[in-house]
Amino acid sequence: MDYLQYLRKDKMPHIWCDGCGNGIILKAIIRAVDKLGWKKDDIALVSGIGCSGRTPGYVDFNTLHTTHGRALSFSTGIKLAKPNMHLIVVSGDGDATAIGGNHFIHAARRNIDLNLIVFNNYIYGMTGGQASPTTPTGKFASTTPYGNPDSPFHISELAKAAGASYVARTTTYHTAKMDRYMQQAFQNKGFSVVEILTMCPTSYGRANKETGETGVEMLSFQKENSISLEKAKEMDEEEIKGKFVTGVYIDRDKPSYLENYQEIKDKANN
Ligand SMILES: Cc1ncc(C[n+]2csc(CCOP(=O)(O)OP(=O)(O)O)c2C)c(N)n1
Ligand code: SF4
Repeated sequence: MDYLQYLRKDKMPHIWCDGCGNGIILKAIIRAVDKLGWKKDDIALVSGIGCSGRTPGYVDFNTLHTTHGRALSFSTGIKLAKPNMHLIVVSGDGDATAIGGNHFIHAARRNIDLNLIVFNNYIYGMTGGQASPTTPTGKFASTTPYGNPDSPFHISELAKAAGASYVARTTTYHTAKMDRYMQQAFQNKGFSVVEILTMCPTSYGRANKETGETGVEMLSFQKENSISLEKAKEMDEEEIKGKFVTGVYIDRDKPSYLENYQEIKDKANN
């Protein structure tokens, strides 16, 4: 397929470092859009701030680069004003679950019809590698020079518990799964989350060399340290420690915010 038809060539070169996983995710978004036959003008791609937040600048959809952590709020407004628009929201782990954490749980609770792709690189990439809510315990960041004392969020479990109707988790190594999950998410009515473990060699890899220092080494680490949900069910807690558990966490039918909103509006007007 022709990726270039979806890209803003005048915005190249992009700002992402060598070995960054963001381009892998961007290409998967384009493949999913192409596969579903969505028209560029019917899509809004919205981001907050961060390296991942630069994604909308590079694609030829309707795009919005908003304030840090607020991409879901802007997207909610667009979806209510233009219910037929396909909303894709991209967010870093910090953007989605630190400054934007409250918006994240409430978008899930409402089951609002948005598709959130979380670029989880375990760190604040853009601002120099501070620890984020997903930095694993003991790992190094510029704000945790002796190791992170905090417990990380499990983004997919959080989305599921808060009420999202579709949640899946994979890595930038597993591109076939990434394609499948994005297509499923984009077709789901309600709030869909695809959490993708991605590489930030510049900030995370450099500080945590045992997980790979270059993009390629980090991809190998993802391959060696990911297990499926099915496999995880056969393992005990100790064996699962340090593994990234991938798969579809939830795929359920429940009324979306727009359906509830329409029903109440119709009742009020009768
Ligand atoms: C209100 C506000 N606070 C802080 C910042 C500084 N800031 C910009 S990006 C960022 C973190 C980005 O990390 P993440 O969301 O994980 O995205 P990544 O860069 O890793 O893709 C921060 C703290 C900001 N731009 N606005
Ligand atoms: S700092 Fe990290 S997340 Fe940001 S572009 Fe570089 S490798 Fe990617």
